[in-house]
Amino acid sequence: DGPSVAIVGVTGAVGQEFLSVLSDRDFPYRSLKLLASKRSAGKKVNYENRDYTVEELTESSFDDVDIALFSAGGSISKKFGPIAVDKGTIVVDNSSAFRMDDGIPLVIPEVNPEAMEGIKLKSGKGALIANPNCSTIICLMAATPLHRRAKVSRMVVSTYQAASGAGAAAMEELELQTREYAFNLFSHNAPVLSNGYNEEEMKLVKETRKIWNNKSVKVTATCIRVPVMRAHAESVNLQFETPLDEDTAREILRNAPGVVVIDDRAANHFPTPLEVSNKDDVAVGRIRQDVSQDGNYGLDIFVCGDQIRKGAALNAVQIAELLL
Ligand code: 11C
Repeated sequence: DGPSVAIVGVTGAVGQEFLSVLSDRDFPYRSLKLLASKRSAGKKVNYENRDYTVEELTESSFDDVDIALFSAGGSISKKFGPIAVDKGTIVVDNSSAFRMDDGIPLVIPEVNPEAMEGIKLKSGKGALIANPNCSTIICLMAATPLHRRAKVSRMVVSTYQAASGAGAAAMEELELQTREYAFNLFSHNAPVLSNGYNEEEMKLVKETRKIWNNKSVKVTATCIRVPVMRAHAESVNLQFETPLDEDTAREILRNAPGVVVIDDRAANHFPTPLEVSNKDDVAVGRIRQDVSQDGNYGLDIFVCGDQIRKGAALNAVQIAELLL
């Protein structure tokens, strides 16, 4: 008999994806509780041949819940995350509320599962585990296998982010306003900070350092929203401490879990957001030596990953699987 699971924010884009991913992966839950705001409470849902009623999220929602998957925004996580932990629940939180807090693991299962050590299911002790930002997850899925071989000293990231990262309403807006979006792109909608970077860019900088447990890695990013529905694309320039040639890099990435290489120069076939939409794997291509760096100390790669899946729901469910 598996754990009892609750989904917080089940009516949102990521909440819905939690349900698909749990089902696709045959996650062995004993019971399932679907939680949302008062507005959505009472909605009927048929899932895996059983009828559920969406319940209002309250302070008593977590009695007897082993694992709670949260994706209802930072303020809901801040309020209800600690309440759930007090009840002995292990919370996997998709918001940015706790990511940079000391003592809270920020986890990509293929990258740093060891950060969760000591967190045990049914130990009576609750815990919070943070799911990184989607751009960070997609970038580090490809950069980490190379980092393990040749140690990245500096990383420059440029993103081309899908509407899905701004929620279901933004996806609807993209559909309705396709003419305006289709001929344009714009700087990411996250607030711009006093240093000129926006919050999304600084997430890539700070989360990478925490996930790699390396305060000295230099990271800079420019994040752009493009008229794409689900999947993000990222151009990543890497500088290494030791040489790494492109053939070795390609081989390392071919063997990396959760990564697929699409790098056909003759056919000009490389990763695209459409090709990775609704897929679990992150696709990498355009793998080439950076000609601006002497020797084999630099590589350029292009990465695409489904923001709702590996960028959010799948990564959170994989974290929950590590607890089983
Ligand atoms: C985007 N990365 O694509 C955002 C969405 O910190 O979890 C998720 C925001 C976050 O705009």
